Formats: sequence, structure tokens, C-alpha cells
Amino acid sequence: MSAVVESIETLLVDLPTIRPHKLSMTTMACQTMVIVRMRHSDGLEGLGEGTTIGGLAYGPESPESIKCNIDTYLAPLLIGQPSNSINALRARMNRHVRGNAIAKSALETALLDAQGKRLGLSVAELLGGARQTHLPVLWTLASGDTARDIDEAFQRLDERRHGDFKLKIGARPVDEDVAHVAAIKAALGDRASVRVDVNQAWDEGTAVRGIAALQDAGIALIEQPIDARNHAGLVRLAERFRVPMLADEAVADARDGYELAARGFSGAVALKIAKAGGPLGALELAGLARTVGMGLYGGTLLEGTVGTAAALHAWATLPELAWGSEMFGPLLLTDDIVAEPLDYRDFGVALPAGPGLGITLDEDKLAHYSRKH
Ligand code: MUC
Ligand code: MG
Repeated sequence: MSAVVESIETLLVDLPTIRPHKLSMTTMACQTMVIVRMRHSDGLEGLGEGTTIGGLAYGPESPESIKCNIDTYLAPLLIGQPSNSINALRARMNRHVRGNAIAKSALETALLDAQGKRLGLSVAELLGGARQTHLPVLWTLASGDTARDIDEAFQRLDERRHGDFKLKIGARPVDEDVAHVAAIKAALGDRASVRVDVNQAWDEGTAVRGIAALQDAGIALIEQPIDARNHAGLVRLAERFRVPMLADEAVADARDGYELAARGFSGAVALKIAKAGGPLGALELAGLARTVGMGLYGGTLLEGTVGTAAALHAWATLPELAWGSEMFGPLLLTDDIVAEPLDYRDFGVALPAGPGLGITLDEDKLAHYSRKH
């Protein structure tokens, strides 16, 4: 008899960041992960993670809503259902619960992890097999201080940990942001590529002014300069400038990708399992983007090791990530809740070996960092 989902436990886990991480909409001093432990009738446990940035500052789901909506609405849809019917369970969640992509991603990840353990396969193997087992990973400079960011960049280069950098801008006046970015790019020269993420902070007029100056400064890529809903504006910016645009908040899943493509968007897309409701939805977007010639980028919502590993298994199945990945979330945290951290080296990270996600929890650390109320 096939195994069924027996119970689903959700834990809020708070881990401090190694330094303040400043984005246009919030400054993070701590990351809160929702860790899912899904137990099955055959004794297996699947792990999942649902994580966002800055409470409700980044998007409409907060860690507390993710936990509450899993406990109240999503878990009852899965309990008692066949554990290996992942496609059917995905459809069941989507039929009965609108939105809540991060919560769904955590559950889909836990189903995939358990199924991999059941069959003795890694999640990447379940998804068709890895095309690469070492994935490039950039680092985000977001201390808010130019000199500190330059120091940090040289440290990462010298350690051979990261060779490309993303700067978070948009909180300060555009001229200050441009001066900050240009100073960092000038200091790094040809040693590293530098890109920016504006996280929707500019209107289109400001974007035209800012992007023109950033292009002149040698910036490689402009991520989500304007409001996520302004697809037409993003297409106009992509047509206007030589420097490519990366759609992040504007594109969660294949439907968004289709709408951008139909408008003639010629830029790249950031894949995130959290935006797409899980690894399977993120790979659907990847397939569409590849078909229409959009470049791919492996994105993060700054998940810890469980969520980062899930994304890595999905990205590893892709033939190419034209813009690399930003799967550095665990490195932004002062500690980890897993027995064996991910292996970051040579400007990238190794795909963890299976079965499942290839991740084991450290029970003491999990207990230590779990929220008690
Ligand atoms: C985002 O919008 O890309 C990724 C890296 C980082 O620092 O923040 C995230 C979210
Ligand atoms: Mg972004």
C-alpha cells in the first residue's frame, strides 16, 4: 500500500544575519524561516522551507501567515493523501487555496524530499537529473556603506567564494545610489561583474535617469527597477537600454512569463521556488523562458539551507543559467540548523548529494532557534 501524509509540523526559526542587509523596502537584522516537517505513514520525513524577507515588507506573505495558512488550510488538504502523488497534491492545493505561493513551495519541497528518500534518488534526479553539480553563486553587497561593501567584495574574491556582485539600491535618492554603485564598480574594475537590484523602488522617469548613469558606469544587469505590475514599462526600459533588464517581482510563474513574452520582453527572468509555489512551478517558468529566449537566473528569497538546497536541485536540472544564481542565503546567517552546511567554494556551491534534498537537521540547533510561542 502506498504511503500517505501522516502529519505536518511547522516551526518558525529566527536566525540573526551576519550584518544588516539593506534593501529598498527594509533592513534585515534577522531572517525568519518556516521549516516544515512532513511525516509519512512509511516512517519517512520530508523537509521544506517557506521564507520571505522583512515580515510583510517584501510581499503579501509573512512568516506567521505562512505558518498559519499551512496549519489551518493547506495541511488538512494533504493529510491522509497518497505521498507519491505530488502532481495531484499540487493541483489540490491550487484548487482550494489561492495565492500563498511560499507556503505551497514549502509543502511541495517536503513532498519531493520524502519521495526522493523513498526511492533513493536526489530531488534533482526526481526532476529528471542534474545537468550540473556545481552552480555559480554571486554575493549581495547590501551593508549600506560603500567602503564596507568594497572591503567585503575583495574578501569574497580573495577567498574565491564569489566572483560577481549584486548591489541592493533604491532606498536612497537616485544620484546617491548611482555614486555608491559606480564607486564599487570602479574599485573592482575587471575583477568582478556588478549588477543592481532596485526592488521596484523607482518610477519610470527615475529609472530612465538612473539606468542611463548605471549603464555608463559599466553595470552588467538591472533587476526590477520599477513596480512589479508595470510590465509595459519594463519592456520599454529593456528596449531603450543596452544594459539588460532582469524581471524579478514582475514574474512569479509561467503565466507571468507568458505575459511578459507576449509584450516582447527581451530581458532575463529570476526563478524563485518561493514565487512559483515550488520547484515544479519554477521549472515551468524556466521552460517557457528558455523557449522564448529569455535568460535564466537562479533567485532566492534569502532562504536558509533547506530552501536553498531545494532550489539548487531544481536549477541543477537546467542546461544553463545565463546569469548564474544568488543561492547564498545560508551565508548571510550567523548559524545554521542543519547537520552539514552547503559546500560553497570556487565561486559557487556544490549540489548536495541525495537522497531527497541531501539535508539533515541538527535537532539541537533547530530547538535552540525555534520560536517558543
Ligand atoms: C531579491 O529581490 O532579489 C535576493 C538577494 C537579496 O539580497 O535579496 C533577495 C531578494
Ligand atoms: Mg530581486
